[in-house]
Amino acid sequence: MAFAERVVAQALLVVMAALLQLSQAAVYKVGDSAGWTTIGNIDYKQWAATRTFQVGDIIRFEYNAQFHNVMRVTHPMYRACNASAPLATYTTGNDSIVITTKGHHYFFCGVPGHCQAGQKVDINVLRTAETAPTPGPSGLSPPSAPSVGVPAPSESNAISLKASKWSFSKLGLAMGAFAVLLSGFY
Ligand SMILES: *[C@@H]1O[C@H](CO)[C@@H](O)[C@H](O)[C@H]1NC(C)=O
Ligand SMILES: *[C@@H]1O[C@H](CO)[C@@H](O)[C@H](O)[C@H]1NC(C)=O
Ligand SMILES: [Cu+2]
Repeated sequence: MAFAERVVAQALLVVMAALLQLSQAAVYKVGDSAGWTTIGNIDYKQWAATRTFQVGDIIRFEYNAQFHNVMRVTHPMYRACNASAPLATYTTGNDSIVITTKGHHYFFCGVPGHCQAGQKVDINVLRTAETAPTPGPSGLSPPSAPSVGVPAPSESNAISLKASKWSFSKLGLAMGAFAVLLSGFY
């Protein structure tokens, strides 16, 4: 391989690796610096509304486990703050939940009074036009949000990583640019 070709090939690899990173999962800490709490009347609805969640993203609940917990519940239970039969309960104080399906994922704190006080959040992964909707009864998210204890992707990537849909067109653009560059070598 000629030197110039090798340089171009290596540069292409770097660009492709960078683009692949774009489709990596994001980590969202619920409530940001405030975390998961009843103090300060955090508007978790507003918090969720200003984010675009995707399948593969990680939702992290950080809280004092002496005072709070996390329950994943159905839509009716969410609306009623009914903690009698949660789909899943998390109690470590630092729970990372991988979102594996599209649609709504309802969580609240199961400590009496806390959900009513607003400690509840609806993580909604939009069903985009290009992917088929997940089958299942409406208003009930499929039971598939396992907790993970492994180190997660860094939070700083959360915003920039939302561009996965562009990856392929960007990849095409980048390759086109390199083809132009490449032609300059000969
Ligand atoms: C709470 O949910 C359980 C299980 O779905 C149900 O049996 C019960 O009636 C509900 N309680 C209230 C107060 O809605
Ligand atoms: C929670 O866990 C994540 C890793 O999953 C870690 O980066 C973070 O520092 C932990 N937070 C606290 C408050 O322990
Ligand atoms: Cu609580």
